[in-house]
Amino acid sequence: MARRWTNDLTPADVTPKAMWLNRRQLMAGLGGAAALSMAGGRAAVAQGLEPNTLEQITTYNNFYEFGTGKTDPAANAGAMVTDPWSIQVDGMVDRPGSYSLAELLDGLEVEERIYRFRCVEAWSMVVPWNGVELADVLDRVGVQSGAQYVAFETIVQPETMPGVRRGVIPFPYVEGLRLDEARHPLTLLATGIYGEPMPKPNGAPIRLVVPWKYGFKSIKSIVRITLTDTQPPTTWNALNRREYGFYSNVNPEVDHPRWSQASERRIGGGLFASRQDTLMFNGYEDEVASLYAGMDLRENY
Ligand SMILES: Nc1nc2c(c(=O)[nH]1)N[C@H]1C(S)=C(S)[C@@H](COP(=O)(O)O)O[C@H]1N2
Ligand SMILES: [Mo]
Repeated sequence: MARRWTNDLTPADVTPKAMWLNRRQLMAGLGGAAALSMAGGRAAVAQGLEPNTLEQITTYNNFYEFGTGKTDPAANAGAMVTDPWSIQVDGMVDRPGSYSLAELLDGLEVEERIYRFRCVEAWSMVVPWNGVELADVLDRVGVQSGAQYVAFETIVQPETMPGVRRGVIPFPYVEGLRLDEARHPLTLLATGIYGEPMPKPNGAPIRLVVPWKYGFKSIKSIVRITLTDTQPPTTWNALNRREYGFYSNVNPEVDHPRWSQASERRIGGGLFASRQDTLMFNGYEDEVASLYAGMDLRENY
């Protein structure tokens, strides 16, 4: 039991591209969340990537708007108002405006993607997300030539967010990606977990998921998406640029100034479980390494 999580994740466990394509075709012939999560469950077993339970995924969170403790989001996020929801799309796009979730997502295929999730604090989970490729949403709004980055902003709802009222860090929480990272097929706008709408502690109703980067890049409860030609400010980089870079790709060879990134603690592994080795780009090296060809990953942390 204690060693259960140690060696079960290898680079071969990454959802292979052929499998997403098959999955897309499979999903096209199925309807509804139940079919979705059943298919996801089978695929997870086939890959050897065993997802964490919904209970684990929704009760151990970072969502500082609701407090800095891991159980604060579960305790406090229930009051967040997530319906109706609209997202402001602006900057270098052909069709800027305020989009309802339906307008932004209608007709796009919601896929299930079982991804490793690695926090910069050196804990990890495996999460069966439901979502759309961010690239498809960007195509919908029309990215103008010259745009090089995508910036994201989280909602600020002081009346429901005790962490915002206390000002535990500056809000709104902001994040950003290079446009090629944003357009990568692994990058999701996630709308659910286990076939259910996105739980509030995880960033309802829609959040980013960038599985090869440390978790803080995966910004929650998004209300604004901006296309720009300059690298946007990001919350943790602004708070401490030496400790949290813009790129923040998972890299076992580049330690955080205050701790090693070579290994991680798998949530749900039990108190006495061994740590598992952290994988380059969180196990997605084959898919994403080419994005950083020629870059010094130590310099561009
Ligand atoms: N708006 C917002 N997004 C956020 C955070 C946050 O505090 N606020 N925390 C980040 C961090 S540090 C991590 S590890 C992940 C956690 O996602 P999870 O709670 O779904 O596991 O969310 C990221 N997105
Ligand atoms: Mo994190």
